[in-house]
Order: sequence, then C-alpha cells, then structure tokens
Amino acid sequence: MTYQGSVFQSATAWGTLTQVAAPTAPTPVLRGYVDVISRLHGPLTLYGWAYNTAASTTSIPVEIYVGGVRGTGTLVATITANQSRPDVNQAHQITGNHGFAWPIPTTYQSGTYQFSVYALDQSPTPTVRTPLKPTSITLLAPGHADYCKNHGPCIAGHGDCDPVTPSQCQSGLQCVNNVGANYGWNAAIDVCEAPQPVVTTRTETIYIRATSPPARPTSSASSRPQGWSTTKPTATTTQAVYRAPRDPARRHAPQRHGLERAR
Ligand SMILES: [Ca+2]
Repeated sequence: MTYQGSVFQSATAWGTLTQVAAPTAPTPVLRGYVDVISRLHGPLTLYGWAYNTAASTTSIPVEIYVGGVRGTGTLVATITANQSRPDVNQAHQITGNHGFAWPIPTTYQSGTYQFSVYALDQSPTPTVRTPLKPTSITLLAPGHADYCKNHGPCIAGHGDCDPVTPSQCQSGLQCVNNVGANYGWNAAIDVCEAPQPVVTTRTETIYIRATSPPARPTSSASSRPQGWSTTKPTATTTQAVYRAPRDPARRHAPQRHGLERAR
C-alpha cells in the first residue's frame, strides 16, 4: 500500500495522508521469431529465438503446438530458449542466450504438419503468452515440391530437390532428376541419392568344345549311361556302341544322318 502526502502538525490541525494506487509493472513485451525447419545441423529441427524485453538477460520458455494455434492445436513441447544466438543479441543489443532448437519427433517427419510457437513470461499472473511469427510454420512431407529447399539439405531418398542447387542435398549426395516414381511420388520429383558406382561392362565369348562320350559301361544294361547300347557283331562278342540321345524335337523330322537312319 502506498501513500503520498505529508505529515505535519500546525497550530490547528494534523496534515492528511492519501492512499494512492501502487505503480503497475509494465506489461512484458516478448519478442521472437520462428526461423526455419531444416536439417542444417543434422536432425530435422525447428529453429527460432525469443526473449523478454523487460528481462533481456534471462532465457525464457516457449511452447510448441502442432496442428494449429493455441486453442486449436496440441501442445507438444515446452522448451527454454537458452541457446546461443549471437546474431539475435547483436541485432537487438542484448545479452544472454535466446535461441531455441526443437528436434522434430519422427512422428511428424513423414507427413505435412503445422507448428505454432509461443513465448512465455510466467512471472506475471496470468502468464503472458505471445505468438511468434510466422504464426504457423508448415513442415511439408518429403516428396512435396521444394521440400529440400525449405527443409533441407535432404537426406538420401528424400525429394524434392533442385538438380542445379546441389546444396539442397546432404554432403556426398546428388540430386537426381525425375526419379520420384521410384519412391512413390510424382515422376517429376527430383530425389537426393548416393552416386551410383560406375559399372564397366565387358563382353566375353565362351567357346565350349564337346566332351567325349560317357565312360563305356561295364555292367548290366540297367546301369548304362544314356546313349549307350549294345550290339552283337558276332555270336560270341558284345560291343558297346555310343549313340547320341535322340532330340525329342526332331522326332518327326526327316532323318538325315546315317546314324539315325540305322535305328
Ligand atoms: Ca523434376
């Protein structure tokens, strides 16, 4: 309770004190920005910064909503903007750490999602909550036009990249034109791929010389190799004779060789 006035005593009366309202603290002004969702430093991450102009050396929390602004979307993370951002400090002539970096959970990496970020000052009651611009940042799914431009550099198998801007793919990858159909996307989508190894094709002609007939059978007819039969040139001797197996496809063809004609 605050009073102003003066206390005095004159010959006739006491002075008076009048109660006045306490001076109200200035409403904190929260500044910040949602910079980008990208793989600039590895994992797919949402980057931004925020600080309280009334306490610029202190790092403040931020809330991240998915699927819409606060009231519509779902609160998925509350993190502290406490990472070094010399560029922000220099631009705003402040000190302290005010950057934030939220790795996008895998759940949100394969579809299209909208994120909204709010800066908080929790010391006043109620909490002051300021939406950061852009009010909503959209994370496209891989395969959407300009995905790698907006959220790259892309990893292998992600499109759409620009073949004339190699930096849209991670180091060591190349942007291959119009291969989206290989990944289930529109055929015109360009995709970051590992360079294909160079394959040298060599043609060789192999000549095969016919081998000699199977070994001459020595036992009974049931164990003879295919193609062998026996003849009896005389009444007392048995001679094994080799005939090539008949080609089934030529069964009805005109017989042209003496060997077949003799069968
Ligand atoms: Ca293309």
